Formats: sequence, structure tokens, C-alpha cells
Amino acid sequence: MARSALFPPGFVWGTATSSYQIEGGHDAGGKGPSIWDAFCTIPGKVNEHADGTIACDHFHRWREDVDLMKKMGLTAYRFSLSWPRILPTGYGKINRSGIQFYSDLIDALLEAEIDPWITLYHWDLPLALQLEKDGWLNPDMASIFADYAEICFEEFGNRVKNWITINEPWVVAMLGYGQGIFAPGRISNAEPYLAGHQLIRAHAFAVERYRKKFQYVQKGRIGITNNCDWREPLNDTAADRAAAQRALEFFLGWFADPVYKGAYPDSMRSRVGERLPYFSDHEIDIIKGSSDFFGLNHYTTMYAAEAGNKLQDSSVYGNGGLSEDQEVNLSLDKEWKLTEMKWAIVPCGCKKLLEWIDARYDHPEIFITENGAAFDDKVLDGHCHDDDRVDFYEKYLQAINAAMENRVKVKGYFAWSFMDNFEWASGYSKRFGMHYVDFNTLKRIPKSSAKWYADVIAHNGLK
Ligand code: PNW
Repeated sequence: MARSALFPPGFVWGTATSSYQIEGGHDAGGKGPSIWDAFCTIPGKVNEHADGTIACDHFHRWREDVDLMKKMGLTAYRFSLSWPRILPTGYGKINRSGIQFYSDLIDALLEAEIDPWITLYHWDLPLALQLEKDGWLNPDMASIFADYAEICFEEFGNRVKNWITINEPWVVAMLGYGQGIFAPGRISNAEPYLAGHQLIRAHAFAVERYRKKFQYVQKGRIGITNNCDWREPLNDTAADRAAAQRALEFFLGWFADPVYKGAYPDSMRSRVGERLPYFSDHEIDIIKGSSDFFGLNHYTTMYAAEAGNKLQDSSVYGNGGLSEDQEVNLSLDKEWKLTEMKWAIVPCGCKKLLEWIDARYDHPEIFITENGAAFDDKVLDGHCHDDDRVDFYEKYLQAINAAMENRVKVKGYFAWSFMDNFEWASGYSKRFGMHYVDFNTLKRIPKSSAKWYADVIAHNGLK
């Protein structure tokens, strides 16, 4: 049943997007190609052979988009910078027209009283770095990334006070270097741990750069965003409780433990062994404590059970890949409703995950930097009544509010997404937006959820 849920004053209400998913303008104004531009050309990788060449054409329609955000009353907007738009080959000469694009967008957001939250890396690596360096497998990437980050702090940091280094290193490592279903399309049971390691180092190097050269004057905050589902023990047994805990450690602990505790989880070290690299003492010094806030993207929940010798096949939505290493079997409850992504809607999983993070990482300030759902939206007489999505958001916000009543420090919430966009390997077939985008005309139509969310923001919560 609907319960009211008010949020504290100053709570951050935003929506989120990412560069490759919305911008288009794939070669406009001197932009270089990214690994997603290349990956999309491989037959069979993306649904209906779609790509981000045009996407939502936000590169040309951003003024209209900022107006729509203003109508919603957003207090914040999270978006990412396209690294190859700023540095066409990943390093070296700056592409001034790329800087100008983001600079104008930032100014328009501030003018609309919307706080920009910038993600420096949301998966669109400059293709040149993949070809020259083998991308995230190369230890040199940490300083190359920090050099790129420094350009962004230098150009935008006078106006931008919220920075996210890397979006979802788990997805980059697992889906990009393990399952091969996201760019760069590598398939391996060892490379995910190597790529993950370099992503953590890159994050820490960029944060070190910000803290040393910018933070004391620009006075912003910087952190990393990780994604994690909740894992509920299938049976109330010691073995399944341990399996669920282990699954969370392999999912979120992999990236959050180094940042908050200075080391990978023991459960990973003992199972992955030498395939999991080590940090040097100096690296631990800069990695530990390298996030000013806990960025969390959360979408769904699965049951976890001890696999024993009955390990199921690994699959992305089954065992999150590399199930051999975790020795966990995942499954769904027949009662759970599914979104178009086949992700189960389980609001209490969100509350439990927030409480798990609060306890494990010593009560960090948490920003939910993504939460949302894909549904089969239709436009009728010019309107899109996405009641399922409104229901989803209402229940998840209630669950978050309940965690906050238990003193979990959630400070902000970003709905994924501001508008329908290029949903990676699913192409344009999955709609997550609060605005409907007609991909033939590129017209945006506010869905019921956009109006509902505007109301939530105006009341600072659910009535
Ligand atoms: C996140 N998984 O991606 C991303 O940050 C967004 O770019 C994306 O559009 C959104 O969630 C919805 O998918 C994920 O397989 C992609 O577990 C895949 C997974 C998780 C997150």
C-alpha cells in the first residue's frame, strides 16, 4: 500500500544519462571514434544492428532537453563526458569544439538551477586507446585517465562540483572483458580481474589529481559509482546465507572494498587466486579513502544459493558470469514481476542492499546514481501513460526512505533515465526514460512518470 515518504531538506533529486547513449553526433566537431562506435559495427552484437550514431541527437537538441529538465524541477542532472569528443585519440591535443559543447551545456544547466553531476567515464573509451594500449588491460591507463580527468577539472571544475570518475567498473570488467557482450567484446575468465584492477587504479589516480591540484580551490566532491543487485539467500541455511554474502562480495566488494578497506575481499582472493592482481603499498595509500561519497546504481534482486558441485551454466543474467569462481547459483522467484529487461522488481532488496552497504563501509553518504526500469511504453493520442514505471519508482523510493529511517545516509537519487536512449546491446528496443523519444522524428514526449516525478520533487517526497 502507498505510504507517504518525505525526504530531508537538501535531498538531491536528479535524472541520469550517458554520452554514448544520448548524444549522437558521433563524428561531429572533430570527435574521435570510441570502442562503442566500433563495437556496434560488428554484426550480431547489438539488437537490430543499432548504434549511437544519432541516438537522441542530444548533441544538437541539448537546449530543448535542458528546458524539459527545468520543467521537471530537477535539482541535479547526471551525465557523462565523451572522452573521444574531448581527446579524439584519448590523449594529446584537446578538441576545443568538444570542450565548448560541454561548457555550454553546463552553463545552461546552472542557468536553470540544475546542479551538474559529471561522470568522466561511462564506457565510451577512445578507440585509439583500445588499439594502441589494449584498453583497460594496460597499467598505463591509470595515468592516461588521470591526464584526461585533469583537463576536465581544469575546464569545468570552476562550475562543476560533483564528479564521478568511473561508471560501473563491474559492467566494464564482466560484460566487456568476461562475457564479451559489451565493448570491447573480450571473452575471458582472467581479463575481467585485470581490467577491474586497472579501473580501480585509474579511479584513484584521477581522485589523487583532483585532491592535489583542484579540490581545495574548486571545493567539489569526487567519487566512483558501482552497480550492485541484491542477493537474497534462497534458503534460510548457513550455506545459502554464505553464498549470498559471497555473491555480494564478488559484485560490489570487488570494487568497494579496495576503496573503503584497501584490499579485495578475502572470498575473492581465496577463490580467484593469482588471477586477481595485487596493489602496491603506494597504490593502497591512494585507493583507500578515494571516494567522497558512495555512488550506487541499483536495478534488481536475485536469489543466491550455494552451488556445491551442482553449478549451473554461467550467463550474464544467470550467474553474472564467472560463476565457477563464486560457486553461487542465482535464480528468480516466480512471484516477482519482471521488467522488459527481465529484471525482477523487488523494492525490499534495495532497502537490504543499502543497509548492507551502510554496515560494511562504515555509514558512508550514499547517492543512488541510477535506479529505474524498462517497460514496453506506447504513445496513445500523444500521451504515454507509463503507470508501471510510476509504480516502480514509488515502491523503490519508499524502500529507500525506509532504509533512511534506519539511519542509512542516502543523500540523493537519480532516476535512470531522463529520456529513452540507446540501451547498449539491446539497442533502442528497451525504454528506460521519463521522456518518450520517437527515434524516427527524435521528438520527446514527457511520460506520466516525468510529471509524477516533478510532483515528487516539488513535495520533496511522496505524499
Ligand atoms: C547501467 N547488468 O547498465 C548503466 O549505467 C546504464 O548505462 C544503463 O542504461 C542502465 O544501467 C540500464 O541497463 C547496466 O547486466 C547494464 O547487470 C547491465 C547490467 C547492469 C547495469
